[in-house]
Amino acid sequence: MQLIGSLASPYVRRTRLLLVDVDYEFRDLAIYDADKAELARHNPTLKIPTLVDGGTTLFDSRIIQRYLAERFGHSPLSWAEENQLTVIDGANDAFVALFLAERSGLDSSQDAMIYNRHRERIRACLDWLETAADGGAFDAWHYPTICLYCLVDWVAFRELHDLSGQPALAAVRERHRGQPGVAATDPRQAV
Ligand SMILES: N[C@@H](CCC(=O)N[C@@H](CS)C(=O)NCC(=O)O)C(=O)O
Repeated sequence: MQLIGSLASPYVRRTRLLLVDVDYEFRDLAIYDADKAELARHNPTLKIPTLVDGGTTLFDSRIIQRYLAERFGHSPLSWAEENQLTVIDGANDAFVALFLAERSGLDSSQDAMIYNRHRERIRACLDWLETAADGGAFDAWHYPTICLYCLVDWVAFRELHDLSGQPALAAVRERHRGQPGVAATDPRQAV
């Protein structure tokens, strides 16, 4: 089994944490620079992660999770968990878009519809996740918690958002710092 990704990506990290007890090969690509062509050969969406398992190639972290759950006999996600993932991904995708805008030399803090929309989405998603976290939805270390952890730790690493307004999300990060694989997949190793 080969996982194509990068050390910094929160979407790749969630898959790495899911594979913590599995022997696999990890390919760390510079997706915006030197390894752009190689990424395009593996995944036409030009995104990571991609999982290659024998003759099967899978493109998206959510699909990879479903594939791994089936392969290793884990129970499928509940509808409530699917919604949690959609909200986590809503915030994560918006943060990635703002991050790429900044890396493109654009001012993502300007009053423009596209940036306002991303910021509104981030606010709404983080509020929703804060309420869920406060109610204990992420107390246990399961896949949605893994994805949330990867999101909040990545925004801290990239200094994209200050979690002081979301104490329950900050508490989820504190609570799960010591989980298996978390230290080994720290995105700070990428710099
Ligand atoms: N829905 C995808 C999102 C993956 C994603 O956006 N990954 C980022 C890295 S964190 C990426 O590849 N970005 C490249 C780009 O947007 O050009 C998944 O869950 O795998």
